[in-house]
Amino acid sequence: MLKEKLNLISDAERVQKQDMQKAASLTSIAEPLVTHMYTADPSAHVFNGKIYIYPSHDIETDSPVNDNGDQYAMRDYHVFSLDSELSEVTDHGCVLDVADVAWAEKQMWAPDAAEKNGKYYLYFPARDYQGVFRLGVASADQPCGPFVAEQQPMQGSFSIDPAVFCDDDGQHYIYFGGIWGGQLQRWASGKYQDKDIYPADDAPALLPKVAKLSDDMLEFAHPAQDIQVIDENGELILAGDTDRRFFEGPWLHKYQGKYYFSYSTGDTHKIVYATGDSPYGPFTYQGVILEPVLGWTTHHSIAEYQGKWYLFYHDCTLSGGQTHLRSMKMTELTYDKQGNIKTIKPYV
Ligand code: FUB
Repeated sequence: MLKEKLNLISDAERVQKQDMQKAASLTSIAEPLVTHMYTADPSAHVFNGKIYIYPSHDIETDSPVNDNGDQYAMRDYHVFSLDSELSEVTDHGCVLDVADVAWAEKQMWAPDAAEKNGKYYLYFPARDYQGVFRLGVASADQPCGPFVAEQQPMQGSFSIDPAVFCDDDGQHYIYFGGIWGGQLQRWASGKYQDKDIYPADDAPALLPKVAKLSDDMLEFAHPAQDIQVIDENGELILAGDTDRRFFEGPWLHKYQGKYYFSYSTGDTHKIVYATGDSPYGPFTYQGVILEPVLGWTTHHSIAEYQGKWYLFYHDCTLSGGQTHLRSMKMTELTYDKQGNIKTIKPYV
């Protein structure tokens, strides 16, 4: 208590303490998709008529629970598939290990995958041997891997949470970025600086990034660009507007011809969305997709399967509120007649 008053504990530790007390009393709207291991940050896609999920693989660790995210010490990726919404989930096993990525030292955080011409690509963030987050890519002949990583990170890549969107014309775009432990604030000048530089509360928030992918899917086709997230008056969302500003976990999907850019608000623990007319934005803030889950982080993806839309997300109910031991879940996502996403409450 004294430690809390003196601000000696991190926000992540504070939330974990509260959540471990709350965990047993919550009734979830969805159960963990798997219980034999901890999984987080689920990126879902439909390939060859099946749902494939590419999550992080959470593990026990001695690393401290802090706001830098040291407790997220993941070392490998598994791929999962479902034949239908209600079917058993298949674990295809380990498809890529940090030991097999020449440039990466640790922290294999939230990945995503894409398909082009029958080849599959896994995009992932990891810290290099200088402690800087970069994005890597690995390829495979099957959606369930195993994936073989490129020797170097993607040129010009930085920060975390890659998400790949394929537009109707077959062009792929990669979205990424995350503040705090995700280091986006260290790139404010365009170059990496070994200190955190945040905008003032009344200045525009740090912006997520987007780039087209090259034809071979292995590099950015152009330097990453800012994605503008604006309010109803066309003004950039401010850094102090923590209920709406971008924190991490970007995702893009298209519904009825509109682009939906969604993301986590981090320390206010929401998944929110904004819409626009181009994959580059600007995107106008619209509202909340998912209210806070048990755990500090919230991270999602959205996919359409057989005419229904689904939200893939995670929480910490299975681990009793341990913030770095999360479980992926799935629930239906619906729109109203105007195309607004109806807010999901994760507990009844
Ligand atoms: O899983 C590690 C990190 O936690 C992810 O990269 C973030 O999006 C958050 O979920």
